[in-house]
Amino acid sequence: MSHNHNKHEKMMLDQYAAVLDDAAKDAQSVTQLTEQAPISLADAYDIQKRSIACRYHRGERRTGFKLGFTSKAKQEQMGVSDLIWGRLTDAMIIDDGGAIDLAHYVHPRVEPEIAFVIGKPLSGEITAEQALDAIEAVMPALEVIDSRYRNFKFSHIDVVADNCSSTGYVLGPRREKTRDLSDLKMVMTVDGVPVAEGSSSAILDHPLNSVIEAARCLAEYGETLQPGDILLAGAATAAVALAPGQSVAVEVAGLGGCGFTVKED
Ligand code: OOG
Ligand code: MG
Repeated sequence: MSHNHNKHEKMMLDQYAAVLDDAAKDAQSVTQLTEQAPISLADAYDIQKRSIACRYHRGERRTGFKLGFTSKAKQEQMGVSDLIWGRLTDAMIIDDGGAIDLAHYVHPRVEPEIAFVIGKPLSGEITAEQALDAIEAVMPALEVIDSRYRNFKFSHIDVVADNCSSTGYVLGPRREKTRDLSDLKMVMTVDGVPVAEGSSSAILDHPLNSVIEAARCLAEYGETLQPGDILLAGAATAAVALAPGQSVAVEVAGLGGCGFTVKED
């Protein structure tokens, strides 16, 4: 996919990865990379991989993957219409019912999602039957995203390098995969008041398509969905900015819900 980088190019990719990793660690925003240098999409995925290597070096563990821009609502909100994928680690796990501290984020937002637990290796072109067969469980989920770029503005290439704004995720109860996922009502509330409503069909027409797309997209970069991996299928609605003291929850019809609180200042 990407051409062979020379030593200087590898150094630059490592440097960009470190800039984005530091920005996430220090909760400080940075300028978009493409405003500083020409970067290809393959470079952006390379930078993403290198930035995750920084996290692994600190002892974080792989927990799975996420897809982004799987819904029209998200594409329109961010002005990016290409599918993107990012990597999840255990440091991003927010316990269901837990609390987060805004001091650790730049300008976080939350969005309602559906998550899968993968039970069998998946990579490349797969059918819906293979996807369904490989899923171990399905869960209601919330994703906390936080762009490391100023004003939460980015191009397709920049957001990929920034691990697709991945920051945190909450998982609800595990359900059997056999449940029909085609048109489940999804409601996200803040302090009990609905702030975003959608349907699971907003996610690539059917959340199962996210498993198919993830297998295909990951394979382009030599990655495989592995048993035990979590896959966040992508938000069904636009994301909503977080503020101190809030209590956030999602309810997915037939699947149940999950939530978290934001600490006071
Ligand atoms: C990029 C991440 C998009 C989704 O579910 O569509 C995403 C962003 O909006 O910052 O996670
Ligand atoms: Mg998301």
